[in-house]
Amino acid sequence: MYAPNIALILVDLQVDFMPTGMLPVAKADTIIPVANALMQDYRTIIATQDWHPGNHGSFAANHPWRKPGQVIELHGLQQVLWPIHCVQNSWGAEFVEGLDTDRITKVFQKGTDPEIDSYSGFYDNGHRKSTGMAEWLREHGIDEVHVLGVATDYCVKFTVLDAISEGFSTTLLKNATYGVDLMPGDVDRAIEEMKEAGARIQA
Ligand code: VGL
Ligand code: ZN
Repeated sequence: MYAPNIALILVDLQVDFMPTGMLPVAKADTIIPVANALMQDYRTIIATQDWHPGNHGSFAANHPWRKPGQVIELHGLQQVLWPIHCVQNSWGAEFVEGLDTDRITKVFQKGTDPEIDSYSGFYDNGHRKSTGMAEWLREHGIDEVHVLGVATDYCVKFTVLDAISEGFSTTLLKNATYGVDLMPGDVDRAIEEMKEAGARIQA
């Protein structure tokens, strides 16, 4: 059991990010048993949940003639367009069956504003609104976080970077995270970026 000042953050362990989902991340399913085992070691466990309305601006399907993978400008920010995924209250937005959700202390949903995407569990991509996660963690005496989940090059990366800038001592649990690699090398670059920013990378 780790000390009570350390929280585990499970990033987006949802049906749509599994290999058979709408925005598939290769090998993401292998994280589930690892996460279940790791959860035994923490008192506080946070889960983030990508939770989009159907009209979300990150869905290619909501823009004329756009396809997933293309990049547009969305209300002033660069936005990668994705397949429809993690729609609120849909099956794809559920946590993966088999994940020990009983052990989760608190869930933070993100990506609910149709006009802006939110990769990090802490803030939207424009750092305009907070989810309240940093405040919640501090109120619960947490000053260190260990992060796993998907996708390494998107939601995990931005959650880790925000955790560091919010002052949390931050570890990436590297063997329990997989990425999209839209451009080959994205995952490796993301890990390098997290390390540069001050994350501890733990195999
Ligand atoms: C994610 C793309 C779009 C993620 C979420 O969980 O990394 N990636 N929405
Ligand atoms: Zn999303």
